[in-house]
Parts: sequence; C-alpha cells; structure tokens
Amino acid sequence: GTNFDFVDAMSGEEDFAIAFTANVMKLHGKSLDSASNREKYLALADLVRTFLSKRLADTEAAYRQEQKKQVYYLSLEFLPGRLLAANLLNLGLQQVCEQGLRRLNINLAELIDQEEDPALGNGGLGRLAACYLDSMASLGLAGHGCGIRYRYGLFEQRVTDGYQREFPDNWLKEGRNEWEYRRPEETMNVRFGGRVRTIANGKLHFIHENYQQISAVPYDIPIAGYQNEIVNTLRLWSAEVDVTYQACTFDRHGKGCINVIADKHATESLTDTLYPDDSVYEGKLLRLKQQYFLVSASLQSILRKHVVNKADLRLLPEKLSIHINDTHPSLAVAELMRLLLDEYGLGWAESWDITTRTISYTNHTVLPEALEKWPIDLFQTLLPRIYMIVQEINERFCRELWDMYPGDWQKIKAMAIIADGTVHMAALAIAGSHRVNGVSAIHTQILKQKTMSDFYQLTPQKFLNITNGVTHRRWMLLANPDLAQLICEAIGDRWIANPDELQHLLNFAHDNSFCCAMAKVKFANKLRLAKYIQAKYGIAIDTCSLIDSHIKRIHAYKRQSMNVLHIMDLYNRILDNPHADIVPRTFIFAGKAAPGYYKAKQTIKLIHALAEKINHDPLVKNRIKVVFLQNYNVSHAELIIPGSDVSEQIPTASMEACGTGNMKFMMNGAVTIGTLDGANIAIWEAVGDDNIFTFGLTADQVLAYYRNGGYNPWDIYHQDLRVKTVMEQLVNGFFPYPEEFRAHYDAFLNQGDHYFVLKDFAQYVEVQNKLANEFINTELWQKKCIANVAHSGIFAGDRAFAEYALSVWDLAERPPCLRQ
Ligand code: 26Y
Repeated sequence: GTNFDFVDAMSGEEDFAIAFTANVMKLHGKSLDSASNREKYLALADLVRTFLSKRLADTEAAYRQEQKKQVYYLSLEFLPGRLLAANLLNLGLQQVCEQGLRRLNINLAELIDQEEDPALGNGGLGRLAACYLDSMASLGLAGHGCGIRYRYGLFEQRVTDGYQREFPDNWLKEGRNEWEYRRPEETMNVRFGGRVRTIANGKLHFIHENYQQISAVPYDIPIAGYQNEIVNTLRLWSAEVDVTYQACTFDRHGKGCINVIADKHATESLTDTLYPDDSVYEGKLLRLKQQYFLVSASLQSILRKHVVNKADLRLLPEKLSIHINDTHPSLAVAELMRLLLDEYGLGWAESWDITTRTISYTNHTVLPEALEKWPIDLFQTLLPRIYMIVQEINERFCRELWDMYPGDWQKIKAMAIIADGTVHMAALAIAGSHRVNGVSAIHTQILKQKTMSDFYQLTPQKFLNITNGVTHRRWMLLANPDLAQLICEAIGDRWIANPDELQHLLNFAHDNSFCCAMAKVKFANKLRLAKYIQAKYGIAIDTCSLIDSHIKRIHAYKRQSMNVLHIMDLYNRILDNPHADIVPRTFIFAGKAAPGYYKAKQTIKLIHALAEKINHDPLVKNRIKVVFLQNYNVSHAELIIPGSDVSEQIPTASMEACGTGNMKFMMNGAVTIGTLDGANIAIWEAVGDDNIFTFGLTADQVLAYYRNGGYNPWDIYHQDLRVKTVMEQLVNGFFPYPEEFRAHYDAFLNQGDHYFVLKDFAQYVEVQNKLANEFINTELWQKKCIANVAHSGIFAGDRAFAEYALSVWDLAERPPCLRQ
C-alpha cells in the first residue's frame, strides 16, 4: 500500500514500535541498538511528520475547496518551542507513542529532550506569534505564519564569572530542520537597490533597473491544531543563491568560481541571524533588508496563490487578511501597493482601498526607543521603488490631514509618514491598516490618549484593544500534565476546548482532597525544577521554600534590579539579626540581555554577585537562595513556570504593553506580585485583591511624574535607611567589585531613577513581606493558587484569537454573492 495506509490503519502501540524501528533503519541505516538518542529522536520526528503530511495536504485542499478566508500573520519573530511533544499531543498520538517506545525500552522524555528549541525571536512578541499559530490551527481558522528562517537563532547565552557571553545558536545542526518542508519550486525573487526609470506613455510605467535580486526559498513548518485534523503552516523564508547558471569568469588573478561562491555566501548572509534586540531600535541596513525580504517574498507568494485560484484581486480583502506583528513588517503596506500597481496594473485609488482593507497592525510597545524610523537616504537607496510609493502615500495622507486641520503644520508634521529625514514606520502602518490594536486595555488606552492620540482622533474606528492570550495547551497540558490531569478529574475535559470552564474549579477551593492534590502537583513540579538546578548548577534549593521567579528579557523597565534590591534588603535583615524570622525563599532569574545593552548585562552580573554572597553565607542558613538559569528559552519556561509559587511582574507602570509570562504563571497556579500595568491589571480584575499582590505607582502617576520632570531619588535615599544601605552596598565594597555597579548606582541616584525603582521600593518590600506571610498559611495559599487557575481562561489564546477573527479579520463565512 501507499505510505499513508498505515497512518490511517495503524492503531496499536505495537504497530508504532514497528514503524519506529523501521524508520530508524530507513533514516540512518542503523539498527535501533546502535542509534544514538539524537538519531532516535530524528526518526521519531520523521515518523510523526508523515502524520502531519497527510493532514497538511488535506487541510490545504479543503481550504481551497471551501475558498476559506486566509489569514497571514507576518512577523520577524516566531518562538514556537519544541514541536515533538506538541505534535504528539495535537495529533492524539501521545499515548500510543509513549507506550510503543516503552516496548522498545525507550523513554519518550529523553527523545523529546533531544530537540533543539528554535530561538527565532527575542521574547514576548515572538512567543505570542507562536501561541496564535497554535490557536488558529486549533480553532480551525486558516491562519498561517510568515517569517524568516534565520540560520542562527537568538544567541546562546553562557555566563562566566557572572558575565553574559554570547555564542551562535546553531539550531540547524544537520543543516536542516526535521519538521520543515523545503519548497524550492515556490521560490520568489526579491529586488534591492538599483534605480527606477519612469516612462509615460498614456500611463506611467516604472522600470526598476540595475537591482540586486535575491531568491527567497520557503520552508514550511506544519502547525497542527488540537485533535481536529487541521494542519496550517508557518512559512519561513531563506535567502539563497543558485549558482548553477552563473558562469565563472577567470581573470588574471584566476579567482573565477571562488568569487562567484564568495558572493553567494555574502548574499545568503541576509537571513543568517536574528537581531538580538528588543525595545532598543537601531537603524541597521541589514535589518531593513530582512524586513523587506520577508514582506516581499510573502506578499508575492500570497498574491500569486490568490490569482492562480482565479480569484479577482478586488476581492482580496474578502479572501485574505494580512496582519503585521508590530511595525517590523510594515513595509507590507508599500509592497502590496507596488504589486497591485506595477505587477497587476491596478490604479492608485483601487490599490489603496484594497491594501488598507487587507492589512491590520498590532502595536506591542510604547517605549519611544523601540519605535522604528528609517533614515531616508538608507531607505531610498535600498528600496527605490518602495520609497517612491511611500512618498506618494505620505503626500496624499498629508493632503487629507491638511483638509482636516488646515494650517496646523505642527500636527501634520507629527503625523507625517516622512518627516525629519526619516520614514516613520508606525505612521505607515496606521495609515495603511483598517485596524490597529493594542495588547491590553491600559496599553490601548495609552496608545489612544498619548502615543497615537492624533491618529486616534483622525480615525477612531481603526483602534481597538485585544488583550493577548497564550496557548493553554502548551502551557498547561504539555508543561504541566499532572495539573491538567487533576483538573480533568475534577471538572472533566471540556476546559481544553473551552478554557472558560476552568471557572468550575472554584467549586473545589474548599475541597480538602483537591487542595491537597494541587499542592502535591506543585511540589512535584518544584522537585523537578530543583533537580534540574542541582544537576546543572550544583545549587541545592529547598523545595519547601517559596519559589519566586522573574524570567523574561533583562531590561531596565522590567526592573530585575528592583527584585535584586529587595533580596539585598532581606539579606541585610539577616546580617542585622541572624535569627530574623524569614520565610525561606528561592529567587530564580532567567533572561537574556541584548549584547549591546551594558546596564542589562550588569544586572546579570549583579544577580550573580548577590547569589555568590548569599548562597555561600553560613549566616543565611539556606533561608535564601538566588539562582540564575542560563540561556532562557521556551523549554526553560516550561520547566520553571509549573515549579514556581510566585510570578514576578514588576515593570514600571505604563511600560509593559501586556506581558504574557504573567498569564502562563497564573494558569499554573502561581500567584502574581505585580505592578498595575499591562495584563497584570486584567489578572487583578479577574482574581480580585485576595489572590494577587499589587503595589507601586500607577501608569497615570508615572506619566504625571514624567510631565513634571521626574522626581528626586535622593529624597528617598535620605528618608529610607534600607534604601540608603542597599545603594551604598552597590559601591562600597560589599560586593568584591567596588566599581562594577556604579552604572546602576548612578542610574538610581544621579540620573533621576527613570524607572522609579526607589520610588516603588518601600511598597514592594511591604507586599513581599505580606506575600511571604501568607505563603506559610498553606491552606490559604492553596485557595489563591486555585483562584488563579480558575480565572485564567480569559487569557487563553483562543479567546484572543476569536476576537481577532471577529473584529479584525472578519472571518465569518462570506455571503454567497461574494464567493467566486
Ligand atoms: C525594533 C526592534 C528593536 C524591536 C524588536 C523586537 C522592538 C521590539 C521587539 C519586541 C517587542 C516585544 O517583545 N514586545 C512585547 O510583546 C508582548 C506581546 O504583545 C507583550 O506582552 C510585551 O509586553 C511586550 O514587551
């Protein structure tokens, strides 16, 4: 029979074991006995891929047949996490695989551990994109990711002597990824540089000449829906040069083919690496090149597919949506215009109407230093035709503004797409979209009232909020299977399809045996985490201690340094009184600092310096432990989050657009200590005062301080002895590096404490104390954990995605009159 007969026919674990053994042989030319774990993993992944293959083909055929509206989620970043366990879960193969392998004396968990964790993103924005791919497939929406197949992911972080060092993340060890389908026949060509000649014969024609053309080869990663037969795709583009037809010219240096091949490598380096920065924008030419490469390749292939299906281009907004993940792919606005105008011959007005009705944009940050603005000369040189189009968009847009606000040059300049010698990508994204959304209520409010207030006044109907959501399938079912099982035993399994049903857990908050079972699950997860830390770092942590985790990118606004100052203060209490009554605590940190971000790197050093002091001080008697987990990634999050009691979410209010780690902790029964920012506010509203620890300045207060020139941190230094002490300890030799933390000291005291760390310190310490005291009341604490899990349903990606489907992409079935 065909390869697929057994896919359908195979039922039992025995068949699985046979198929697996055969696949090891087929793939590696080795018997099972002599295959390594990595080889076994690859054979297993390959076997699972055959299941995906059929569903991928069937899904594609069904979409075509139904003419279902497609969503393309364009993002420079995707952080999907490891895929084997997720695929087994979603395909419903978990049990048969686990038991089939057990017959062969193979432990599935060990094979799962062999998979690389693709780090094709920086943090929240990239992980969100991956959560949404999961939700789209699981909801049966035809939604696909479009991204870049970076040859090296976000750097691998290793810490020596407390200093972060970066190493290339060689995730494609075998030169290929075991899940992807390379599709060279769908290669697209992307053009850079050159010049544009304008010919007028009745109509204007734009001839692009002398450009450099780079091939974009797509690699599709299958994204399986949860037990619904659907498989969508994450399409990642790779820059490749085919030298087959490039004649080598041997000049007198005789370098011919060497040069051709050297050029190939230089060109292909376009997709070598992901920029390791979040929140600090740098106008790097290569990054602009990557952005256009992704956008142009994606849009060309999207339009080609649309046209091949004989659909009318004017129906584009009815047939598909293009969503841009922050401004990074906002060139999509101009590229779609270019394709409609130059390649498909439509007029401006019609093209603009189609473009704006097709594209929508999510904003993920209000930090001014993260807003993308490209210098005109760089932009124009790299993308001459695109620049002409942006100019035209800008002129028409400014004319419209002039009609609305005659004479108000200041306002028009503030909103213009091209101003001050730069191209403003957020303005382009807003002008070119029919929907613009923020990612939490407070973030959207700040967009409307402050960051984008002019645009909001002009087109209020474009703006809406969609609070982020995360996939509870990965963050509960996969990361915390014991908890998932316990929940199923209590309330059945309907919460898996409909996470709001988690609310029913509230009925068990007073059920002693359920509370005990929850506590047992938490303890087992803490043990698993403790074992990892012991094995990897040789640090013994007390599994009965309060495990408090602060895991995310290292950034001043996320205030890991405030957490450190509190630990220093806690330690000082022991130094003052060795018998101080301190609830045993384990503080876990993990996160990468951007390689060029000195202060963030020094925060890592500070955490290590503190760990060094505290973990070895006999006076502490193991009551405090500080652990920094290196090379934070999705897999580490899956280990840390279920094993944590407390979730640190303490950004300066107004700065964290939403946060998504906060939601993952909540789902796993950790209690949040947090500022009133981003989704913390929504969590607070969901769980109520008793089940969260909030503190600190509100966003309004922070913004009011900024309007009035900040505050004087020295006042706090003089008022609060604890603050004075920890500040001096940064620079007085308390750490064996007297000048090491001068930058932190100066930022706190001499540069106005821009992030309000000292201002929020007293409240933070107070609420930390309160939290510790409530933690030791285990019964009370268990209720908090249950309340958090029970109210986490609204933070499922499915809810967020249903909102996008309804309010942004208009995914309801098309009325027949619009069907082709
Ligand atoms: C322009 C370049 C430097 C840049 C690259 C990456 C700028 C920003 C980023 C990434 C931003 C990011 O990850 N933002 C996070 O998005 C999450 C998902 O919406 C939010 O939950 C989180 O608050 C926000 O910081």
